[in-house]
Amino acid sequence: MSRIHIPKPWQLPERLATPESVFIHRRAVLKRLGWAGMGIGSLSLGSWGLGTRPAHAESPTDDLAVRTRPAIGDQHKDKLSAKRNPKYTLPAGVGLTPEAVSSSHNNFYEFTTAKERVWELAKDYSVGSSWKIEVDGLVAKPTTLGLDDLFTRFPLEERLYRFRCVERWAMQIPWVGFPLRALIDSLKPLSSAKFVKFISFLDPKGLPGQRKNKWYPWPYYEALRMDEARHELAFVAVGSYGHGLPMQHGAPWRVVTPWKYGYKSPKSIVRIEFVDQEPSTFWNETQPDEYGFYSNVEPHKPHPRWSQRWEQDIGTEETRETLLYNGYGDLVADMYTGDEI
Ligand SMILES: Nc1nc2c(c(=O)[nH]1)N[C@H]1C(S)=C(S)[C@@H](COP(=O)(O)O)O[C@H]1N2
Ligand SMILES: [Mo]
Repeated sequence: MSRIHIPKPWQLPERLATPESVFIHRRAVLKRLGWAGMGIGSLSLGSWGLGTRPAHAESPTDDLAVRTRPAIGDQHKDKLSAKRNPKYTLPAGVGLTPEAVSSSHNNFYEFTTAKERVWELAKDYSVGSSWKIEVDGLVAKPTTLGLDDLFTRFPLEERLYRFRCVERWAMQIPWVGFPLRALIDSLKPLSSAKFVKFISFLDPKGLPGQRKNKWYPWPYYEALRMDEARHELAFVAVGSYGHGLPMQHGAPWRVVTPWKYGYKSPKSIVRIEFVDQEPSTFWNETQPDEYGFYSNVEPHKPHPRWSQRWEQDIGTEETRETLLYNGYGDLVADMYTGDEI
């Protein structure tokens, strides 16, 4: 029987991504959580996932509670244990990513490019009630929203979504929030608005990544075409795992578009702008030959420096085939013509 060689992500060249492999990351997480040195640190990959640790494993000695603390504190706590919307669940055999893992493996360049360190650098960043969201551009009436608007104007629900980074790691998260469409419609964009831009916070004093990596076009910004932004899957996340977002996931709110690569899901947004032309984006401006506007998950369209055929689940370490539109094709494929991918 011939064996198909499945290259593991860490065997593939990757220059942009932080070079640590998921493997190293898992060891670091286990170590911090106090589960290292229990005989599960054997070097056989894939055999010691968090799900397979011995039943007698002691509870983490590390402060998972600190790591996952909502950046808005106890505000709106009651609303955040929202009811799960049964329409958005995961396929059989694909489970939620343990919070210990997803809260410790993040891309958030405002803090650092080292995924394992984001939570640590972000944990004391304070999101006070003074957080504002400016709304301008092609809109009936430019306005400013406050933090409370995000938690009180729209009913919150929980959705289980797949999430896929272009660097080929994948996870499954229970987001809490509401459809982006509800927010957009409430802002009354003009019919001339064809795209919506989301601009993240700019705070070089408080954000070490903005101080150190000055060559990036800060602030981070992303955009969606209007029909994408109003698609039922496009989601405003204000929480995860039944509580407010910890800073590393993009508190106090972020956009989540699960059929696109993760960089299309901007975090910690302070401005929404409606425009009539396709805007540039942070990654498109930085590396236009590598990051296009649509950036839908497409296994047969390799990234210039690596294949997209495979992905690795950061929770289970399983390597699996990438799905077109990250598995959401039945819902989103209609929006695109052949060259919009
Ligand atoms: N403001 C901002 N948003 C961002 C990023 C970032 O660096 N800054 N990284 C993006 C990338 S590349 C990914 S994969 C996801 C990661 O989200 P997570 O850390 O919550 O898993 O956030 C996206 N949104
Ligand atoms: Mo990413």
